[in-house]
Amino acid sequence: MTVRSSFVVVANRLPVDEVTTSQGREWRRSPGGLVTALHPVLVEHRGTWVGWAGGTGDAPEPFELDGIRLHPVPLSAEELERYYEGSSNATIWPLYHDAVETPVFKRRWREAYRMVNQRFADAAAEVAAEGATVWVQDYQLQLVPAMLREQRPDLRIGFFLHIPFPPIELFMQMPVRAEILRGLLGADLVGFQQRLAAQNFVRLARHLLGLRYEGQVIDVDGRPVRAGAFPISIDVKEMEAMVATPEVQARAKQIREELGNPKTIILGVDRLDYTKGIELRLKAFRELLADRKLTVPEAVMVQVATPSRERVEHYQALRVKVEREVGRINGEFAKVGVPAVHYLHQSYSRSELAALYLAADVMMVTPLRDGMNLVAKEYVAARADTGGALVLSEFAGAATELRQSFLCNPHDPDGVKDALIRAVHVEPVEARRRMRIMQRHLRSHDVRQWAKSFLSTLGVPENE
Ligand code: GDG
Repeated sequence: MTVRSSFVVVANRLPVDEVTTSQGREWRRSPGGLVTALHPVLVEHRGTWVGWAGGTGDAPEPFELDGIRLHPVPLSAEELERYYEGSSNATIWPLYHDAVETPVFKRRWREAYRMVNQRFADAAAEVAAEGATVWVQDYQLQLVPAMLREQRPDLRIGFFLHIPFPPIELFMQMPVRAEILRGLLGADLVGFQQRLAAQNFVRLARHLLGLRYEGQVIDVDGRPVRAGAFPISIDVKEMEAMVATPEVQARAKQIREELGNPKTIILGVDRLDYTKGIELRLKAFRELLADRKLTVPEAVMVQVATPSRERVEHYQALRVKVEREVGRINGEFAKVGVPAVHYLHQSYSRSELAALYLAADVMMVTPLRDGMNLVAKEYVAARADTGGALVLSEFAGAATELRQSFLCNPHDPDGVKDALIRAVHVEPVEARRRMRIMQRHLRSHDVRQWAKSFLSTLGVPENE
């Protein structure tokens, strides 16, 4: 018999990975901000997380891990290709990120998106207790709120979009635009990373469906739907604790040595994604080397580009471009045994990333468009020693909060170069002042506070 919960999270992915140990296969909690933020709430409410467990074909039976119930939703190989790689990551992802790559629209992908969204909604309807709160996450599941409300009008439904929400002109390209919008309007509260995104949404509701709104509350046939900005954050305490361990401190020193003790280590950490501006950052570095404003081995760059969505064409093309640029820079500026760019197309542990943050003098976060960008926040939180400098794109959601970073317009190569040089040469006193202000902000705006703020706006009492 299905156990029903008063609090349900619905996300494309379950927060677990299946790993092989000496005892056989077992599930482990995967690291990530969302799990950290929601874990306490889920434990307190004996909550259930509905999501895809990875793999195709039959899904595992529901199970429990670390006090959370996990309810796997199956995906076939064809659905994975059409719903996830197609609709989600080749249509919606580029369109919502200012169409920095051309969105691909295909009818059969849309049909799969609909079907899979219905399956997630059905699963949520099955596990939610009478009057429960259901919190749906992100762009892969935009139809779920309305599908869920249709079956279960008793539920309180929240939706949070982790990526940007585009202006009307762009959204209107979507062939199933009204269906997506109605899907989202099934929620009681629709949360975005930025105020501007929430505004885009309420304006769109009027433009496309002729709905009235007052402030950020839309009137959907007499039912109020609230939109709002809830900038996501990280587990600041966890990052501070990690960088304080002797292991991470020692590893950071070792990384510096392995890089040949350069004066300046410039770091980038991203999923290998065309929204992240990896190429333009490499180009800025190359031009500064050519101008002799930076030289090897005094300055070296480390670029971690975690493999991502490797079967989607845009991503394959990006990999070729990035690797060509890395080859070009190293060809022109490396010395024997001293690459100018250390390019790492690999995944690392959280502690290795923390050590890299600690070792880096300048962190470059230069997305063309990004909902928030947690790497920027992680770097700031990691620098409890108040060393280091952050170069940050104005087009990352994080730029609204991290005002003391070296802000730049990623579309302006000279601006990026200028920000990088200023960050490289910043006086230590000034660098510390900037870091301290940003750290103070993050300590009072961490991921727990984010979850609390969303849920209290949704009307979930704290000790429910
Ligand atoms: C979406 C939105 C929004 C990266 N490489 C490794 C690794 N990471 C971790 C980072 C960071 C996370 O992945 C990436 O988060 P971002 O925020 O930078 O980017 P997206 O994946 O695009 O996330 C974004 C976010 O949702 C949350 O709402 O901020 O705007 O696009 O935590 O540290 N982690 C490990 N190994 C790696 O190699 N363990």
